[in-house]
Amino acid sequence: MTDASILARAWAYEAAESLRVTDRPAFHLTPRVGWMNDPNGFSYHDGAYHLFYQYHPYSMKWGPMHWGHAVSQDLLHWTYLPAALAPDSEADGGGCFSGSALTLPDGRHLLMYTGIQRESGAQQQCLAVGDGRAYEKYPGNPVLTRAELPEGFTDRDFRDPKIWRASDGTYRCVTGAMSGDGSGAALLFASEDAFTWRFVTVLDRSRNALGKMWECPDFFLLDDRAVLLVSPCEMAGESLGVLPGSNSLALLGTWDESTGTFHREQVQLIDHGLDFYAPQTTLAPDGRRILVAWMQNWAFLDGQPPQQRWFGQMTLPRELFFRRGRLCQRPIREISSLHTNHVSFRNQLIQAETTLPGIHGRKLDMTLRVRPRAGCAAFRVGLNCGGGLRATLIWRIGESLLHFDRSALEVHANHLHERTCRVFVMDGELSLRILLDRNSVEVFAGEGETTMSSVVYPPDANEGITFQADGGAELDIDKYDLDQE
Ligand code: DQQ
Repeated sequence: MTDASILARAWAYEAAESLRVTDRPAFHLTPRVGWMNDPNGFSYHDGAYHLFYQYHPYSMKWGPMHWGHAVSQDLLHWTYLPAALAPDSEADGGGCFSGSALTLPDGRHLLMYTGIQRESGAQQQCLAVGDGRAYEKYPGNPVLTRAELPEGFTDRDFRDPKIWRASDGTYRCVTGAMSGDGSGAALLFASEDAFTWRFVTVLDRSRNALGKMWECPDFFLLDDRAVLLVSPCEMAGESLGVLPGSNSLALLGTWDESTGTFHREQVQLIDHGLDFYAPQTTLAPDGRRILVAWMQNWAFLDGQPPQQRWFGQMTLPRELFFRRGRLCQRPIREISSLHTNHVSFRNQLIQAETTLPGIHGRKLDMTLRVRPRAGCAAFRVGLNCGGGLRATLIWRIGESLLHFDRSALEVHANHLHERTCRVFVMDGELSLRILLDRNSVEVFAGEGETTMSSVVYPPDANEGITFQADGGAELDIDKYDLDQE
């Protein structure tokens, strides 16, 4: 039994209240109104990309989880649809947590998500079926409960199913889970019809080396390599350049579909910025593997202007590819359809801090190719500059390190505001692609071997961009404004 009034209330609320949201980024998905966290159900269905999200329309804070819903043709222009799921049934009355989607052979859109049982708090996997707009909970929910968990695992931490179709047409899903050693694991389940599920194997586990609970797993093949994405909680920090707390990792290895064996060979931090969590991927009709993540960090939830009526945004969707053994990311190529006002410089000598004509703004796509002169110690880019505030990107040349620092913006003092990562320099030149969209800075360094994604909340008037090279550098720039119309 579902209580239809709960979803109806969300529909009425979001339709009315979203009219009052006026201050969104131009091309990053934000909640229709209220709170957003993880991307869910990212899929291409019936001629459109669907992106659902963890959603609490009624406040700027996490609350009883609904699924918000938006559709797009190009992953840049999003149309909101009514909330897809509300915590309105026995299996999910405590919340509809994260999950995924695919298209069934009969054309229906299937959502697989975690239902929180209200009384017990048990986490169990549930289904809903719909037409891409309205969804009905499957009467057989829950379809995966603790009865299917291997020994030592608990249904207090058993969530975030990512479903896919195996090469023989049957179905698989991977969920996050907590094993007997008190740390995370990714569990593999199988189904003939996507409705009846059985446990297959533990795909991989933390063994207390890669954080505690593993949230929001995803699993796919790219260029014949197996990629398991996980978002571990409570990581210790330090190694791999991870943040103390929540991180997102790519576990790279080999996969034997016949036995369900994943063999991990390599671990890579997916993004080195301050705000990136719970990434989920989908396959585009043209074969691209596209990733989108929640551009926030559970540790830094305050800091936005108090009048803002949305909280949380997605990263720009990114194309994944391998280069020199690393999982790399580039902005989706559709972004070029928004390019206007091209401004370019070639071999521009940069020394003391300077601005350049035509290079400013808060919604732009800018590629810098920096060639430091001998003895140049650091190259700096000031972003969101104005009124004494700025974010700074610094390439420390001798150490091949890239450093992002938003501490000189008007932000909360108790947050971490700096991250550093290694960059790969080719023939003495570093390429930095920087995307700004009002409240975010996304940096793609080199060929996309490292990315840094962070949110920023300076005043809207802060459009200044400055350049400085301690010791001198030649700079090529291609800058485009990003226009939504
Ligand atoms: N957020 C969801 C959970 C998931 C966590 C709840 C990760 O399903 O594990 O909103 O941010």
